[in-house]
Amino acid sequence: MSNVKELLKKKLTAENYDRLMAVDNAKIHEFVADAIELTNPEAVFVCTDSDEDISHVREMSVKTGEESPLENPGHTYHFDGINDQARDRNATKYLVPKTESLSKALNQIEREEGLADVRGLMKDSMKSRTMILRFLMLGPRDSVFSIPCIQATDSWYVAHSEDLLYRTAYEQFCKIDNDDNVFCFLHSAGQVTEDMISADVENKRVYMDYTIDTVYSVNTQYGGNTMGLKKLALRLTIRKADREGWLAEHMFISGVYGPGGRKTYMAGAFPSACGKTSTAMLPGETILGDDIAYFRNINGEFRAVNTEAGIFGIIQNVKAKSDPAIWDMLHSPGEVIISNILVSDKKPYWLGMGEDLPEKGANFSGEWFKGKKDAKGKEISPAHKNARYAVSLKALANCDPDLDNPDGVVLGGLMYGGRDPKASVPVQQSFNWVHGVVSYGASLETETTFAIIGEEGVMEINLMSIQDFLAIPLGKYIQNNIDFVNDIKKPPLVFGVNYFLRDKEGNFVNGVRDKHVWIKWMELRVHGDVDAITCPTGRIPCYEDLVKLFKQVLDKEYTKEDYISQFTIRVSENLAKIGRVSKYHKENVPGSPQIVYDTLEDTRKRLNDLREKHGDYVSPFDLATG
Ligand code: GTP
Ligand code: SPV
Ligand code: MN
Repeated sequence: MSNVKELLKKKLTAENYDRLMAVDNAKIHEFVADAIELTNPEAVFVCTDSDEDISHVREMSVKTGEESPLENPGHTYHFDGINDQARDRNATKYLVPKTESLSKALNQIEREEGLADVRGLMKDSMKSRTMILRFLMLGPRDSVFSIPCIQATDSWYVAHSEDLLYRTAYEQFCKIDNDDNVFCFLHSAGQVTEDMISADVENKRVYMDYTIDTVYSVNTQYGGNTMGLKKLALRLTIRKADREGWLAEHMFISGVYGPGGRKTYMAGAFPSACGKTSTAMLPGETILGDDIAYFRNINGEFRAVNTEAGIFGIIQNVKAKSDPAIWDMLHSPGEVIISNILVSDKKPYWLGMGEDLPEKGANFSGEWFKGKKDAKGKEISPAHKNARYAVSLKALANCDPDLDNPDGVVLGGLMYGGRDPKASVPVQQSFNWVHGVVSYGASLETETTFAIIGEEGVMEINLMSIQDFLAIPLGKYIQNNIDFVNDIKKPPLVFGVNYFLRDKEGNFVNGVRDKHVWIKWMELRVHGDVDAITCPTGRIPCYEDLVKLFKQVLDKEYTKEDYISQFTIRVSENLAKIGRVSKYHKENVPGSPQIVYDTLEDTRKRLNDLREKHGDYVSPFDLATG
């Protein structure tokens, strides 16, 4: 575009133009000019970090009807449309140039064709609306981890949510120069209904142009499809991290207290709706992040930061007893946006809150009453399973003080976990880094959840819980993880967890609070304070240590029967899983490192040896301590 500045001058008021010009970066100017030309907004609002501008975004969210106030001061609610309340794999694609190809497991479209499609849908999409421009930072500001991002959106709700979830950075942008590469996100809700809900969700698109680090999102409002800095940026970041030799992960980070008040940072990768926020919010520990983490080797240390600065968390099943910190936040004054719940008398209601829901109210379908059916005759749920709340971490009493530390924190351990009803024990430690990355990460098999549109409860392989966001060859990603600790003096220990193991009758063998015991056990293992029992798939806790921890952490008696039901090694289920995992790698992960197959093979041998000695189900009491 030749006359970028002229176009901007014509379309922006003098004040907004000056604000944009204070950011001296040609890519940004071109991105904004192109976005304006394409979407044709009535006005453009350049949002700085000032309290006044941020309040304006908040007020407009309510004024336009995208959000409405709840009784609790500062709380608002927002509705997304039917079929637009979770991430949508089918609508989400990489734009791949003709000369390139991505792993076939990744959803993709030829770049030119995809651009024509999505840009066609965005043509004039902001007519009679305002384009809001936000300048934000991924990772702490003024840090080696920082990635500057610009968001253009016509949704005040999206702009407001990003204020709670990300670090504002207009000031940092004013110091930027032409060499800095910025991630650019363009979102339009598209046509909206009277209730300000995206109307054309059938034509929803989330298209990633990784060749210029730009993402388009249209005809959708759900946060996970629209907030550029969330999963849209993660896809670009994984490519950047690959080029630069660091890691971007779908992980929480938490500070876990050990004996004598010491604090050990632990991270964990779980697929969507499988336990990150619930683990990061354990009472008495600190939360540094709940969804996305960046890892770098800094002077031989494994250092981690939270990409984000807030939580976009699942509200379903949040109860006073099992999630006290979230429950308290949802019942105290403060800035919180809650989406896709049921509202009655200005109070929010959600599934699994431990109270009866009212028989009528307002929800994403409009006025709702018990028994209301949709067009297909299916009963409409009072609230969506994937209803979420957005809140800033700083508003929480348990927010870790190192959230904004530009050097991050040193990790003591990390874990991988998914919804595995059959095979994996609730917690185990790997024999070493590679064994953990391969056996718990690259072998992660899990049931699909409500956080993604489609059928729930279908078993699938989800590499390191991040497969939805991988934009590099899957084998390369595994190799990068394996190699990452090569020059790290003390790599974190690697654990595998499974909160969703079931018994023969189909009941979960653990309670939701048991994870607190597992994480305390991991903390002790990081410091070599307790022994463990070696089994074919890893090292499991000794009974006596769990008795002590259950008493200390949950004030519960832990019986031998519990231990046996949870930690019995299910040999044939584990063998079957190894078979599925290696088949998956052979078929879908060309270039999966040989060490993956070798590690799986070693485990298979150990499982077969154990079966010969003790049979198919081996009690942990029958395994030797070592
Ligand atoms: P995303 O935000 O989608 O990335 O998910 P997440 O990994 O942060 O998941 P979250 O911790 O919010 O948990 C998702 C769901 O799992 C919630 O509905 C929880 O109630 C449920 N859940 C969490 N922990 C347990 C557990 O230990 N046992 C069982 N049965 N359910 C659990
Ligand atoms: C997830 O689905 O993993 C989430 C929610 O954390 S979002 O990506 O925002 O949809
Ligand atoms: Mn997530």
